[in-house]
Amino acid sequence: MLIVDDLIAAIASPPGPAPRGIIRVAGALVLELLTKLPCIGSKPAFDSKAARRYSVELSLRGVSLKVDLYLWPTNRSYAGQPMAEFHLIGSPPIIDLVLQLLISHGCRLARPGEFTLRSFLAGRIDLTQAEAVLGVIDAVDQSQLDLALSQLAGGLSGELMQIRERLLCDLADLEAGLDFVEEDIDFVSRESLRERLTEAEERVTSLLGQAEGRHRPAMRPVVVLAGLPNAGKSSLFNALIGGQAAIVSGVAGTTRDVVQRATRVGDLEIELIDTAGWEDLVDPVAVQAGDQRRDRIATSDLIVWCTASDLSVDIEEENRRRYAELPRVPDLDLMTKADLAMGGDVANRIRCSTRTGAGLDELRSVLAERLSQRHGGRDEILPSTAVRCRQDLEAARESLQRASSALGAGDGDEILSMELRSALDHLGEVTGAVSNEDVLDRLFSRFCIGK
Ligand SMILES: Nc1nc2c(ncn2[C@@H]2O[C@H](COP(=O)(O)OP(=O)(O)OP(=O)(O)O)[C@@H](O)[C@H]2O)c(=O)[nH]1
Ligand SMILES: [Mg+2]
Repeated sequence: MLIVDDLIAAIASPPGPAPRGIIRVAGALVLELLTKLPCIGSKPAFDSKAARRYSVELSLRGVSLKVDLYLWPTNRSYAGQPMAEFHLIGSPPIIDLVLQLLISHGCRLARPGEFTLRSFLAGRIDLTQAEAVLGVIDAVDQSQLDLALSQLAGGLSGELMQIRERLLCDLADLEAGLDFVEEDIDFVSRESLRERLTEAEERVTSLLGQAEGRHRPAMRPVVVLAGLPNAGKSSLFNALIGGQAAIVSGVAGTTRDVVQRATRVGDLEIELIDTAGWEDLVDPVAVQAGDQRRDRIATSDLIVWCTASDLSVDIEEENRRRYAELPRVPDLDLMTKADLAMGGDVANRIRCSTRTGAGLDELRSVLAERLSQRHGGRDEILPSTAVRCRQDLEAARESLQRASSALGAGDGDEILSMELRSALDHLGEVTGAVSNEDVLDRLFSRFCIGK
């Protein structure tokens, strides 16, 4: 059983000496705690209604310590219950002394993530937002921070809430109908139910698509350059990253290992991958390179198949055959070495030359456009949330699909409402509206103490 309003305290500033240290306290009795703390001089009269800052002189073993005290006396705080923060000089031994003082006055040490857990339990944030708090703490670059902040602001929760609310209305209508089954009253027409189920399924599928694209730690879409040996892949790779990371030579089979670099196309940060030319694998090293290449191509977001514009007629067939051997159909057919263009069948193909620079800007914008379409323009789900909720989203989609089939087959409202309930439960698991303690334990144990 979770106790959610006893007094907890923790150091909320990073470990080690710093100009400022912060100790955070939460619990129903924060105000009483503050009035009991030993102070030098008169204690301020704490406002029990509005959040305020106070200057307090704590008495620490008879020595005076000036602290700034921020008090949120009501439930309108981060944790959804009375909270206070002591801002003081960031000396670790002094911070420890203040923490001990608080513990001797009835606080216990907070567990990892307990302030955020309380916020979740108080209904101030949902699970996806709790994960976003972690995402903000762990963000290593601006794009990860932007994503975490957007999820924290409720981007994902809002979408899930809308889908759930509509399904709840449908469920209520269906169940109302069940009570009047004798009278043959329909509270919701089958046609409008069908439309709403399709819409819900589409929205869940779109979330699932975002969640499935979010399993890589880098979170950048991966673009792979593939093609026959000597097609000009490494030259193009270097041109797109603006460097010389890949070796270029006129000898076919120059690239063996997969070479990968982050770069930018349009507004998007991508991971660009150069691969070994597609050919028959004879020696063991080539076989290994081929396996690596196959893996990277299969898990990429976008495959660019490079065909040299001066491709001789005798290897055109080879080009077609290798193209067909790819783990999936390439997303973009590109004619490289456009400066050597021989004409031929290049309709609808993008052409570029690393020698003259022609077509490279067009290629960048086409890549950015295709990736944006695929990713809905921007990331909306943190990888940690995606990993946790993918199964639930899939299960919700399956329930919605079964509900649609049941509707099409003219099955009774009981079956429909059972499937709707199941979809709602699975969506509820994502936000934490339906939650179990295991999930909470796992999630909040990943936090640091004090958050
Ligand atoms: N004329 C011309 N030559 C190019 C162009 N791009 C590459 N080349 C030449 O084509 C040859 C092969 O280029 P690479 O970039 O090494 O080709 P690759 O596809 O990486 O080859 P592998 O690594 O062997 O698969 C080199 O001699 C390049 O200088 C181009 O746009 N125009
Ligand atoms: Mg190469």
